Formats: sequence, structure tokens, C-alpha cells
Amino acid sequence: MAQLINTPPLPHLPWEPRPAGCGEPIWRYSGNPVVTRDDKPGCNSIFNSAAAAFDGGGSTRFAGVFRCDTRELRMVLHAGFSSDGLKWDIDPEPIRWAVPPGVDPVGECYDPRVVRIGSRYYIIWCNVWHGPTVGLGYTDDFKTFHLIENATLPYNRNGVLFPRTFPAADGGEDYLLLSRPCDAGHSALGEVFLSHSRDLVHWGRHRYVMGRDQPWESTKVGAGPAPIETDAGWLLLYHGVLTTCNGYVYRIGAALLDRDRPWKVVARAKPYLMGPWEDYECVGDVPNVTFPCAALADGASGRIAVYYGCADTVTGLAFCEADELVAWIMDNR
Ligand code: BMA
Repeated sequence: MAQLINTPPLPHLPWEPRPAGCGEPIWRYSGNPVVTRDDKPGCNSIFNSAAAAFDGGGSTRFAGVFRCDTRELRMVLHAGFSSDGLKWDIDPEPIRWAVPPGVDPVGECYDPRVVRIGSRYYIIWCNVWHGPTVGLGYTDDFKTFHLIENATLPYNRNGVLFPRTFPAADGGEDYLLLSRPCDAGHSALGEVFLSHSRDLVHWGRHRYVMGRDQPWESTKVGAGPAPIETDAGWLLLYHGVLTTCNGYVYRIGAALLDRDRPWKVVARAKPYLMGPWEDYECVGDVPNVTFPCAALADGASGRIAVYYGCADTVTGLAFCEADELVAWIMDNR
């Protein structure tokens, strides 16, 4: 039975038990979509968004960064707060970044991830800067947001930090970042790499992690939520894309990465874990998209709640248990 490691208890994790008769390793929240496009007046869509446990005082137990596309169809990030991870108050004002001298301002932003390392929350997103690249910043309070630097040159997307640092040979500690170098479109440059950094500014010691494998992920793959540490390895949820005669289909896959050298894949499930199935996943601005960006985990119970974008329009929530998911990956690798 796999256990979560270095994952604090999260007693208020949003949770529903597996429905009777459901034999799947992951199941959807009965109130899906958990965030709709009406949850912030005047926007077009709220999807591909990230949530994290956050003690904001009062009843605020969660904070998030939401991709709220405007009705001009500009991609904008907004902070949001919640007491239960289900009902969200999304700040009507977009996130404004404090920009260090000499650093270019932030462009349009999409597909944010939020990763807590120590007491600080790091935001990683796709930043439109001479093409898509990996933007990186931090906040301590979800009110003031500090830009660091772009972590990569264009073109790159789906940057995701690991939620802790890793000991290096010289006695220091390195941050680790997954990313997916690409081009301006939907090319075959669709493979996940890992980079090391001592200071979150300079990145190097690049390692190959994984590429396209099964038919459902034959166009490209990209990391989803921050990896979750278990005693069997880092649990990585990712998206995999298939090109069909009628467009792209985005599904969710699951893999385990080595705990100490996470560019080594320990096991990877051949079938997809979850894909467009319900109407809100199949119908929207971009049909047939399930795109995971965040996972909350309760270190005490092993329960995991996954937030994922649905059809580039709304946000869904799904539940799974770490030990069952690890067993499912091992059984289906
Ligand atoms: C990707 C990104 C995602 C989006 C997906 C499907 O390239 O733009 O934000 O969900 O396409 O449209």
C-alpha cells in the first residue's frame, strides 16, 4: 500500500467517496463543473486553473490562481479564495506582478500551476513572451505577487515545480522543474524534460523524462499538477494529446517517477486515467479537453482531489486515492 511522503494532513480536502458501482481509479465530483464561467462576471471561461491549501485567516483554507479568459479572449490570471475548495471567490481584479528591475513585464498568461515549497507559493504558467514560455513568480499571501524570471526560452509550456528541493552533490539544495519544450503550434515536440536550479533563475543539468507512447498520447504529453511524493515514487498526472480527423483530444495519464532521480520513469500506465466523457468535457470552446493543473493531497488519508480544465470552458474536480492509483499504474504499466 503506497503512502504519501512529505505531504501534510489536509483535513478539509474537498472529497466525495467513490460512487457505488464505480470501478474506476478516479471519479468525478457530483457537483461538476466545480467552477463555471459564471463564477466571475464578464469572463468567457474559467479553466486550466490551480488550487492550493492556504490559511488565509477566517474561514479561508484554500487559495488558487484561475485562468479567466476575457470576452476579448485574452488570457488573464486571477487569484481566488475558498473555505472548502468547492465554492470559490475569484478576485475581480487580475493578478498584478511586482516586476524586478530589468525584467520584462508579464505577457498574457495561461495554464497556471501553484506549488508550495516551504511557506512560499510559487506560480508557474505559460507566459506569452516572444512566443509561449515558462513564467515563474511567487506569493506569500495571494495578494502581492512577485515575478522572478522566465524559466525558459520560448518555446516551452507546462512548467511544473516539484514541491520540495533535492539534495545536490555539493551539499546544496536544487529546485527541480518539469517542462515541455515545443514550437509555436501543436508539433511533435511533445516530450517532458527536467531541469535543475539553485536559485530559481538559472536552470541547467537538463534531463529527459518521458515522451509520447500510447496512441491516446501520440501527439504530445505535458506535466499536469505538481508531482505528489509517495514511497513508491513521485506520482505524476499529465496530459496526453491525440490528433484526430476532427481535432485534438486531451486526456489525463498517470506515471511514477523515481523519488531521488525523478527523470527516471519507474512505471507508466498504458491506458489513460481519465478523458473527455461528460458533456462539460466534450462540449465547450475547445471540445474534448481534460487538462489537469492542480492536485490537493491529504497526507493523513492518502486522498487526492484533482482540478482539471474541461473543454477550455469550465473547471472540473475529480477524486482518487494514492494507494489505489499507484496500484493501478503498476497493474497497467
Ligand atoms: C493547449 C493550451 C491549453 C488548452 C489546450 C486545448 O495548447 O492552450 O491551454 O487547454 O491547448 O485547447
